[in-house]
Amino acid sequence: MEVIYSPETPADLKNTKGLHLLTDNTPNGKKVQILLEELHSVYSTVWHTHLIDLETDEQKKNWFCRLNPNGRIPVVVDSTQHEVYSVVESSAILVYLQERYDQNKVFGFEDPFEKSQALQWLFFWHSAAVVQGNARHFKSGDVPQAAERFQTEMLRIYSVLENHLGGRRGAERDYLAGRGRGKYSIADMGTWPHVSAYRSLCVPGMVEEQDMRARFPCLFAWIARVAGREAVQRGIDAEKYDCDVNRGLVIRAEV
Ligand SMILES: N[C@@H](CCC(=O)N[C@@H](CS)C(=O)NCC(=O)O)C(=O)O
Repeated sequence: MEVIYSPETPADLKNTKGLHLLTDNTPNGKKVQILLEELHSVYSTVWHTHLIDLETDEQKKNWFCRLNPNGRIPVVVDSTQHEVYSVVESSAILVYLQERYDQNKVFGFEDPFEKSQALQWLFFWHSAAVVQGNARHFKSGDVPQAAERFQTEMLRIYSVLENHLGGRRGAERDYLAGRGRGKYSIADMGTWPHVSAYRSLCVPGMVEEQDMRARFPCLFAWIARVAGREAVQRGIDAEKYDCDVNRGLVIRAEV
């Protein structure tokens, strides 16, 4: 989307050419933080991180909604070229950054079938993320029918990933997309921050962590495999990306 800044757009963003990430350390923010950290490891890619304090609804202000009409993080603003361009929706951001900044396709694919497979898993999780949000929201059980519906659907979605990784419908694999055992790609980055937060779904006496581990062994092995990457650990680091911890990077409207 072409961007028109407003008088209240923060100066750090408006006056500095480059690649900008507007984020907070939530699952949707983390997936983009992880890709940027991965790109940095391979290509020394540089960008400016700006933290958005979601508690103060900065993301609903006019200057922010000019970047993302949906009023949510993450947003990437690319002013490396003459035109200032904003990218929204976390999965679309992953595709944009991978296509534009990963020249050697280290985190994507050349082969059209493998590329399509990565997009399929990225889309699969993009819709599943909303279900996980609802499962977490309703887990208190105040609305039992909603709690039951979203928990059941979420566990079904985890089973789809478990069966895919565990080879129930083909061969066993290490990563979501790619031939053979698969290759670590944006499909994994788009999924991992949500699935690794599985504890938020646990309900004592109903969905216990040990039951999930027993039911989804291949998914838990994948969670650990991805977590073992240095760039992933940097990409979720609260010291760097949590707006409550790193107040120095928080931006807000110019007054
Ligand atoms: N579909 C969007 C969802 C983005 C989203 O839900 N962001 C949350 C944080 S994870 C947010 O900004 N919440 C604050 C709000 O809704 O005002 C994406 O994938 O980027």
